[in-house]
Amino acid sequence: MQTSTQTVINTDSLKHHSKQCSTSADSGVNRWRVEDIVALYELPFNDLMHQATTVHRENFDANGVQVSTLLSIKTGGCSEDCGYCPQAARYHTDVENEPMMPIDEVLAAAREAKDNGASRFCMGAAWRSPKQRDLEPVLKMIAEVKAMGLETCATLGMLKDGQAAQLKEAGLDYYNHNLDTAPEFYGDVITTRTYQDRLDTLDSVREADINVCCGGIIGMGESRNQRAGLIAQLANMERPPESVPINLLTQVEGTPLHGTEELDPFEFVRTIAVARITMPKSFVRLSAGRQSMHEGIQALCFLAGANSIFYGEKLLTTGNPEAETDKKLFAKLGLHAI
Ligand code: SAM
Ligand code: DTB
Ligand code: SF4
Repeated sequence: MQTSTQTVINTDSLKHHSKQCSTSADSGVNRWRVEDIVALYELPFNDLMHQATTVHRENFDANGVQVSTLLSIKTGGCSEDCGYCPQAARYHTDVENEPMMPIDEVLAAAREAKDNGASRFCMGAAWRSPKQRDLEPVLKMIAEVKAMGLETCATLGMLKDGQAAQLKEAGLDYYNHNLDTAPEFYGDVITTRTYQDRLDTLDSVREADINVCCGGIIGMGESRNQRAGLIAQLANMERPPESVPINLLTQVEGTPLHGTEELDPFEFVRTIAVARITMPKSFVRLSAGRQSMHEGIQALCFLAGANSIFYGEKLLTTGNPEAETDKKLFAKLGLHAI
């Protein structure tokens, strides 16, 4: 049997691959080859956790967790075909198409989130991309939420020329736009917009000097290689995202991905650990999927380097743990909100 020291990979030697290394990242510096990330996944669990927790402690307060609250400001009726999403108009789910929420309701939700201890408020809209007339009220929401002393985040779909600059001007701190999966698996999940469309939006967010929140979903039937492929895309960006949401697919009846084989929970923890090791300075968010996740697995995710969560009983359309349940979990684990 191999001893653990034989199987531990020195990540310092992996981190500095030259530009000749083959990766699928379009732009960026090719710090990580997909096969090196797969090698991390393949480590004995304890060795992987040791590396991840070491990297985490070198870069962050190991017991601090950033707390964001999400609100769907425009729900349902979306023209896109994302195979996981209950808000796509073409799938028959329980989600109804609703008009944009009035600003006073959004601000009341933001105030409540702040009173409950959230430091960031993230507004989501079920759009392919915002129309200019739709963007105007969102700019107002961002300015008012920012004025409350909360960090602001928005996820509105693809951005066109000039829109990122308007969001920045309104006071937007973060823009969430996920790559969702590896380029090789992407076409199995979404056909109405390309991977390059997503990279282009991320570029305009960076150009406007807004922090990037970008991650993906696992448990959609992708292979471990493809999970590593997603992580490589993120870690090899010229500047890796400041915030990396790792979502576990929330299976919703009526969506094409409903009925996908459930992911082994340890594979989810491994993904968090690998994200932490490859993106040492990013906040890694334990995102969708917590409601069905045993608290022991969540604790392993925090140990593996997850240091951000969505807080509050709803994500966009699906459930999230009750605020009280999370408060108790933080107390049990000695975690504090940052
Ligand atoms: N419509 C915009 C867009 O897609 O860019 C913004 C909102 S969209 C719902 C934001 C992200 O939520 C998606 O990119 C996806 O990563 C995540 N998401 C959506 N449905 C999900 C589900 N059922 N399980 C896990 N994550 C999901
Ligand atoms: C992200 O990566 N996860 C959040 C947020 N960014 C917008 C969304 C999760 C959505 C889960 C399904 C739903 O509630 O509709
Ligand atoms: Fe629309 Fe976003 Fe859902 Fe895709 S993920 S169907 S773009 S709301």
